[in-house]
Amino acid sequence: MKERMILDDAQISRSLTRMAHEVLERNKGTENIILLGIKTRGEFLADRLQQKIVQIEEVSVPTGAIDISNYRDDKPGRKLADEDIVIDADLNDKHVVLVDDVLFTGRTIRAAMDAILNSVRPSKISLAVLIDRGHRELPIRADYVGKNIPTAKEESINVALQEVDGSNAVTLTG
Ligand code: 3GP
Ligand code: 5GP
Ligand code: MG
Repeated sequence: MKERMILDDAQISRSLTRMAHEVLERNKGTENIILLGIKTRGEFLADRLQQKIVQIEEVSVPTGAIDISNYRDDKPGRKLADEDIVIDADLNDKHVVLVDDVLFTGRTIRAAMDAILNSVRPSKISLAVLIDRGHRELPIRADYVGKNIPTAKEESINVALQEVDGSNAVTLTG
């Protein structure tokens, strides 16, 4: 199986820097912004975006994580538990920026939005992803994208992050 480098360590960092600038530019600063990473790797990408925003703006926006595993559409009837959203901030009337590593069918994002809207009413939800690999099955798009990678369905994108995998790289196999 062939493996192709899509983003190396420095390129991941530059993409996240650009995405942080885009978030700040489009929202005219940090006011009301909350970053919510989708576990597992989205959580660490949200932390990194938070750090980028600190470097640019010297403001630390509230950042947390959401575990949508109880909300997937192949597990109907499961309810979101309190521990599924870990954030020290009230999401009501805030602009929640969901952060994930890979956007594929959009089902994970649908699940995350359901989980959030079940308990709070943000003023806005937007989406930041490191990789958009296409093949949407729902009408969902990302507002901030590190890199668009047109893929075949059977290919796979591998996202390695220092915090989980000990190194930073995005590769394509298949
Ligand atoms: P993540 O939890 O960091 O997002 O889904 C479990 C892990 O497997 C995910 O890590 C994801 O990166 C990886 N993965 C690789 N290919 C796929 C895929 O096609 N679908 C899903 N759901 N996860 C994949
Ligand atoms: P979706 O729900 O959009 O189909 O998939 C999004 C979620 O599944 C992301 O959180 C991501 O972790 C995972 N995922 C889907 N396809 C891939 C892929 O090719 N590579 C990786 N690393 N993760 C994927
Ligand atoms: Mg993910």
